[in-house]
Amino acid sequence: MTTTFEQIEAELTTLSRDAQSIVSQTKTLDELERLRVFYLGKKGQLSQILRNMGKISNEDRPHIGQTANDVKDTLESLLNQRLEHLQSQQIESQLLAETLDVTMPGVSRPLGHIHPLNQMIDRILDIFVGLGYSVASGPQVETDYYNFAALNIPEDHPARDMQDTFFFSDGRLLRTHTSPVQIRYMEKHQPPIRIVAPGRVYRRDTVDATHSAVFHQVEILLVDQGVTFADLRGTIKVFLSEIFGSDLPVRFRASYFPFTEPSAEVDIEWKGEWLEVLGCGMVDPSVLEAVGYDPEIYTGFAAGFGVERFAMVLHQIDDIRRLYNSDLRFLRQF
Ligand code: 2NM
Repeated sequence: MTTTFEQIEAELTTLSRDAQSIVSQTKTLDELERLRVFYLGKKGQLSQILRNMGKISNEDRPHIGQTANDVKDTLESLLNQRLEHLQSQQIESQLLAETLDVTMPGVSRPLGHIHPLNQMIDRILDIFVGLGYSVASGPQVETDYYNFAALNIPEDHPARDMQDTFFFSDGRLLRTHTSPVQIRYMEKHQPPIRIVAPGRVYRRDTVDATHSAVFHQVEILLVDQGVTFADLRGTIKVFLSEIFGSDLPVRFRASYFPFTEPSAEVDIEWKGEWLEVLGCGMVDPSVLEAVGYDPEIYTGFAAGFGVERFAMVLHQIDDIRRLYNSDLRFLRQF
């Protein structure tokens, strides 16, 4: 069978017409790409038809060529138009799917915060740092010397009893106060010194609403020439006013500690009653001597208090154990 000029022309026209409707019905970009290959690819429909060009007479060939080019242009613009259409349709539906509903309730991300005990410690440290004190720390496992002997605590003092202190089998112990931090600091520094020592301390107490075997203390120590009890009194009054409120009634009662002379316990007037909040005193000369300070030249004052006690008074916490139970319903209040 011979191929004629009319046959090729007809095939090209049919191809062009069929393509119009088929391309316009494509739904996806993949489908469209397959059609592009089907019509215009190397082995596509157009190439197939033009394979028979060789059988066409020389005089008809330019005409067929012209028609073929027209059909090719038509197909290309058809495919490109559809391509643009499908692409914008895809963007449209993507935008629709990604629409944010700003009226939806938010997803809350729980944020941690500082434990009330540490908030209390931070407040206390801020006050003393503001008064020119440096923050000092030291080991929680201590020797008899730093926890007792250097602090003028005698061999037969009840604090040294197995009943009151946690001892290790090698004679070391868990510090019962942060005073050993002050001894260590004095050994390494010459007066004038001003330090505040916060930290964890341990006592063999029976645990109840007001006692814990592990609790936190802050102690302050100031040593210089000419330091008097009046300096101690003024410092304590400023500190307690900062914590509990200005013009707070404060009372100093004579007391006894092995490491201070004279010693006092301090009460504040709180909800109509006197409430004991700290112990303090002038550092005993024997303590200054133990660290190599000359008590004829230097005097100093010290004070110590429990952080849990402060937090419980300020926040009206009825049971010390609430501060250690990690119950978020409790902790979230602070
Ligand atoms: C208190 C009461 C009174 C105190 C003494 C010292 C040191 F190391 F300087 F001797 N540090 N802390 C002291 C004095 C602690 O707590 C109720």
